[in-house]
Parts: sequence; C-alpha cells; structure tokens
Amino acid sequence: GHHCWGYGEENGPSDWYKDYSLANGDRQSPIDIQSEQTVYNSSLKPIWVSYDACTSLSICNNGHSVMVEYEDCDDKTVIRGGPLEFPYRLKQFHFHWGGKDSRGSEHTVNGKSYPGELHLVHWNAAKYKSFDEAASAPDGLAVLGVFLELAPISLYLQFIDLWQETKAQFKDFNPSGLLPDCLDYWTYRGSLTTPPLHESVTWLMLKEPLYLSEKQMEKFRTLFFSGEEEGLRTRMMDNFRPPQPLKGRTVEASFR
Ligand code: 1SD
Ligand code: ZN
Repeated sequence: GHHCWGYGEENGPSDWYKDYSLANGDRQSPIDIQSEQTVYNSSLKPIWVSYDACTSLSICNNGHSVMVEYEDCDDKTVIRGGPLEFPYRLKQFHFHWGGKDSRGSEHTVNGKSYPGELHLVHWNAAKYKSFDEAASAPDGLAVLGVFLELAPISLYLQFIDLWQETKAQFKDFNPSGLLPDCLDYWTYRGSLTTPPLHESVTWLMLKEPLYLSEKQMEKFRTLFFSGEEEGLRTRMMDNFRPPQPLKGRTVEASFR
C-alpha cells in the first residue's frame, strides 16, 4: 500500500482489501439504501447547517476527486442535530461521479445509482484534537451526502472553471448553495469510502438530490487522475466505491 489505491483495473475497490483489511469490516460504506427496510425514528432531530461564516481556503485535484477545503480552527462552520451528539466542523467537500450518467454515486437507493454524489466532510472537534485523530475514531466524522441528479437547468457552480489546477486559491465559497431545500435524510454508522476505510463516519444521506445540467456533469469528466505521465493521463471518472454489505446495521429515516 504505497498510496497506490485507485479506481483502475488493478487497484480498484475490489482489490483494496489486500492493503486495507478493513475493506471487509462490519460497518463499511457506501451501502444500498433499501427504503422499505429503513426505520423511521421520530426522535431524530432535523439537521441544522450553519455554513454562513465559513472560510474556504483552496480547491484541489487530489488524484481521487476534486476537493474544496475549509478553515476549521473554530466552531463557526458546523453541522448539528440529526443523530449527532456534538457539533461537527466542516473540513472539506468533494465529489464522486461516473463516466456515464447511469452510474457515479457511491450510495444507491433501492439499487438505483445517481450520476454523482457530493460529500461534505465534518469532524468532531468537541472530542478530538485534530481531523486526523477524529478520522479513525468511531464517532469522529459526520459526512453529509447529497446525490447529484440531472436537470435541464441548474445552479451556477462557481468553482467549475478553477478545478483543473492542482491546487488553487478559492475564497468565499459557501457550500449551503449546494444543498437542496428539503433536508430529510437517512442515517447510519459507516466508514470512509476510500482507503484507509476507517469506520468513523456517521452518514447523513439527503433524500433530495442536487440538480446539475448535463454540461456540468460533463465538466467533472474533463478532470484527470493525477500521478501519471503526460499522454498517459486518464480522465477522472468512475471514482466511486460500490455498495458494501449492511451486516445487520439499521438505516434510520428522519421522515415517513
Ligand atoms: O474520499 C474521501 C477522502 O478523500 C477523504 O476526504 C476522506 C476523509 O479523510 O473521506 C473520504 S469519503 O468517505 O468522504 N468519500
Ligand atoms: Zn467521498
């Protein structure tokens, strides 16, 4: 495991267990959300997102995705509520997407894939000293997941022209514009969907998708996976892990 995991024929999700035995663990992500098997929990609170005072730092292609990072030195930018006992600070957001619109999301709903999925990654700074410490703790992270769905008209994505850069300054991007109006969600205890696959994530998957145009979906597919020589560079797409076994876990719904 010399950081050589990826999404290719030889280093893709079905090979990850060789370097990361947690790949076969008991609370792995993503999963297929079978809506009939989810359990409505009336005591689940609404998700409360406070992103207004956020400070975005940079946008980068990390070789696996495109990611926007945030300043996370205080509790100005947090998510609360839902099943969460503490406020969780926003660290970064990134995307997963397919080479075709028929695939790309990590979670699926009743077996249906969406063209992509947005992950807003937050950490528990009330209990842990750093993001890295939280990332391997059972209640360390909370990831808010939003499906990407196709629509003829869509919102303006400011960052879409910047992200070819390896790393670019990227100020004043408030990610609340990436959230749908309705914050109904499913929640369950899972893992990072990329190595090291730590079982540290409380997942909050929104029922409502974020709508993007076909043109915007195409824009994702113009990125390259990094670390390869010029001419051999392959387009970044299909950077998703398929659903993993539920292994007895319950998925709770905040809505009926
Ligand atoms: O894929 C991301 C990975 O890039 C990193 O952000 C990690 C958190 O350290 O989270 C995973 S994911 O589970 O949010 N896909
Ligand atoms: Zn992700």
